Amino acid sequence: MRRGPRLLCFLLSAALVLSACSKPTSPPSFESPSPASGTVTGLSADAAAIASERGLSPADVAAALKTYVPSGKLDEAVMFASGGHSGQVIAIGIPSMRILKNIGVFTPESWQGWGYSDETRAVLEEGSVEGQLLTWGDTHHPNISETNGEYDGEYLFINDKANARIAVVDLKDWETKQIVKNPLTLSNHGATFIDPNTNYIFEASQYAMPWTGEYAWMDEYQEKFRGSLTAWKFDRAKGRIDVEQSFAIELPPYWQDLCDAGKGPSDGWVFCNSINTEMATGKLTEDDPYFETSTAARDKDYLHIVNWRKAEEVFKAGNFVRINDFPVIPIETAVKEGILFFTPEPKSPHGVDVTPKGEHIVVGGKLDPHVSIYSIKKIEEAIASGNFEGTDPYGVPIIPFDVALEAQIELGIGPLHTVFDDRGYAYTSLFIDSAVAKWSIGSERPEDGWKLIEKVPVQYNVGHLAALEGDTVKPGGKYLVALNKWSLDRFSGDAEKGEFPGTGPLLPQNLQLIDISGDTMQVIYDMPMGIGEPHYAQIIKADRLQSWSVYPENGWDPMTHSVSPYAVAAGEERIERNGNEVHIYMTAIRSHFTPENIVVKKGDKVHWHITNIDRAKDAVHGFGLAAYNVALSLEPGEHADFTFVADKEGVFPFYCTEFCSALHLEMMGYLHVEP
Ligand code: RUQ
Ligand code: CUA
Repeated sequence: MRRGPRLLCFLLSAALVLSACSKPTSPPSFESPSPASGTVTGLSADAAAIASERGLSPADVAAALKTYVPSGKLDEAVMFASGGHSGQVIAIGIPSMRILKNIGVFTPESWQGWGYSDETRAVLEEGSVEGQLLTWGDTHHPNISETNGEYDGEYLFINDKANARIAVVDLKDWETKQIVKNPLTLSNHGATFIDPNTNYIFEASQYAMPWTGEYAWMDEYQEKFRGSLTAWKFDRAKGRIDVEQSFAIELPPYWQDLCDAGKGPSDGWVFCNSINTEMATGKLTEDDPYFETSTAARDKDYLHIVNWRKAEEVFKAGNFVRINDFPVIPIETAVKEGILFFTPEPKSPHGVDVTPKGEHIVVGGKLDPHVSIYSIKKIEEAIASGNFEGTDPYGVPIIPFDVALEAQIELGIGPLHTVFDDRGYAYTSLFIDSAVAKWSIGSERPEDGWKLIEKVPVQYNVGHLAALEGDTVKPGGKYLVALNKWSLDRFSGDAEKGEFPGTGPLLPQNLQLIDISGDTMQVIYDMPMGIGEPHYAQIIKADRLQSWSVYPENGWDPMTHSVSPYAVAAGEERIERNGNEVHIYMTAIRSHFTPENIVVKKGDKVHWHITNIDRAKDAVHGFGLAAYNVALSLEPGEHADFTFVADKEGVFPFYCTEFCSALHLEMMGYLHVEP
């Protein structure tokens, strides 16, 4: 407490001079209370001394004040970021940029026992490909469930690009509940994107291929390779994707890239862009160019405009074929029924993002310095009046570019992804420029029109951006995070000068927090991300989340959200044998397991059931069993099961892996496997 008044004084006095902090001058001076610009005046002597000693400029001090969340205070928002090829989801507090949790999704995660219990293993197994259990994924685009276009904080969806899978995470307990494998394809990217009421989770395939399980050589590319857009029906009451109510639309073998679902006037549509409308087949002979070149030969690719409401009707009417036992609306049907349209989009598009009001669709092209902004009104008018400039080779009608286009703004090199704030501004990442461009949405800021407002450099090769609720109908403004790909000169120094040389050849990504509340954007924090590559992220206001801190009842099975039939109550611990099947019913409570000594025979099939009967908020126990590769997390009230054949004889210690009490080390026992 003795430091309290001093800190308060520092904060208050620094806050008073924030306006003087916007333009750092070097070297900064904190010593003399001079009115010169760039000087932090009015700081307490202590605070000024600290800033001066640490070489902090006035801008640094302002940035620190904006991001610092004191110990014991809570963040105002949470960012759910994909973990890239770590296969996980990372939750990060905003504005502190503190990592809160790394949620196990496609990759086993031993702290959470993810993939080690029967229940969680079954979820990973749902995501198997032809019987092969996969132990990693490549997560790209998290999407929080929405109600009327706003995050409702109930569920989080995320894709696995590497294997075309979708996962459902329940935000009540921040655990993955379901993984579905796309039966048609092995690669996705335009996923997961949901409509404003989370009816469907959309998944566009990325690399066209013959339907899973079929073989074709590249000379049959145009005939046999295909793309697809899958609409996974979400059953909110069950908290699961309802595979039976889901369907796909066949697409030409372009490489569909990102997607976004419409909202407001564009609700009912999904927009996906594409690359490789050249239908290049790669380097087959010495003379062929690489994909890198051949997929960028044409000036324009196609923005896919898909009427999912119409597609849903067609699916419900039974107007589809079954491929790999999954309902697919053929391209022909999609064209005939008015489900699928194209409009050209500039060279190598990447991001496609619908504006908060839903009137416009923003496309960034990697090889074009503009963002192209399309109007849903113009698109619908063109469709209604049949204003097409012909079709693609698969018969899909093409709306002329200048007919669908509302505006184009030159932003810089490599525009990728766009998010929005609450003042009618859009923010687009510029990958090659390593900058973020802020521009005005002409229809919302007629005083500015469609124009570039300013740019801020980031460090660097920025991919996605995430803004506070910045892809919803009501963006929150205030915070923007640049999810940069590399951090070449951020977390490493010059070894020759005796500085920290860095983290080895694999560099962490660099996430930068940007204050967008003022007239100019300011980078205020750098955060190394050392556990994966966050592609996309969403930032939700913390008060929208309604997570549990303790499971509702003892013996809770998080997968069914009900009490497990194997739940064990205090006093009911036992070991039951039936032939060579042994059931162990165990409880965990601070600081012991019951029973502690367990005897089975070599070759027995062991079904082990453990309930954590503690109800206190922090009374988490873990369970680790040597040699049998078992790791469980038993959160307050949680029940878990695991099954194995005791094929190794000997004595195997098991213990609680969470430091749950002063006598936590004693929370252990022995499994005896008799010869
Ligand atoms: S990606 S950096 Cu969304 Cu997978 Cu663009
Ligand atoms: Cu329970 Cu440590």
